[in-house]
Amino acid sequence: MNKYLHSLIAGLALCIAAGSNISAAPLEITVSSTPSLPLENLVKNGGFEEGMKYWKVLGKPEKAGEEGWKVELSRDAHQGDASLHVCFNGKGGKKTPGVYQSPKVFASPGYAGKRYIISCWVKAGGGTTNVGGAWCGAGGTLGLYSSDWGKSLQAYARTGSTGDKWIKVISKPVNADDWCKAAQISAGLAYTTGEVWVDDIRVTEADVNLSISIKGNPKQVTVEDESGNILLDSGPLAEKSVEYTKDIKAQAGHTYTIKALDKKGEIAKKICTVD
Ligand SMILES: [Ca+2]
Repeated sequence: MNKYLHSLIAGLALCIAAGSNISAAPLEITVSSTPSLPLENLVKNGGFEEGMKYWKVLGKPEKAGEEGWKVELSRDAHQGDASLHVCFNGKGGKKTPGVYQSPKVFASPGYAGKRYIISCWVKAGGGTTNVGGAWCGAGGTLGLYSSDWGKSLQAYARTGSTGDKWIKVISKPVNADDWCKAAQISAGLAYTTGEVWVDDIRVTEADVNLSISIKGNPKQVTVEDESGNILLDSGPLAEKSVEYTKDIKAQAGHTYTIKALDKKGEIAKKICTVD
């Protein structure tokens, strides 16, 4: 055997040894959610892949020209082949051009007493603002109403200009009180001029319980959301712990990263999008 081949084989043997060392006790992360994922989306055709099916245009479409607004489908989508495209030039009187649908599920048993969120993907051009408050800007709104539409609660997933990039906008949770029997989900522009594309509108329960289990002797476990907020830090775990389990309260619309450190300093990761 020549010298070169000999060192190559020695190197390979080292690689195999190192590899088998790492895989000797890999951490195994599993996550289960209650309610289970994906969550029920109360919006029908929230991605506009079926065109305008289930959606109605707000206001009087026949007056769109004179009021300076436009509501149409676009092929510029965050996902799939279609999205909603809304423009408003500010010259007319229409303040909230867009579309809406009125799901009836809140009148059914099992929906009251829980919190809900609305999320959507939004691309808004320059000139779109939301300086007037949460209800202003580009995106979507979830309104919960009493059966006579006299009382209401709102959740807003709205933003100003996104610099012509698609971003995900998530509302704060709103609690569906016992009197919430009707709902309206709307999308488009509110109290701003400009141009917006909206796609993948979701209204789901806001609160989920994530049951995290890590097998293989973890040394430390953390859970953080997409903004780096730490929801859980186990701190150093006892040497003899072979399985780590923990339930955490998470919120719909967000993406959580579970990291587990093993005794050799290797980090196992699992990403869980609650949607
Ligand atoms: Ca779509």
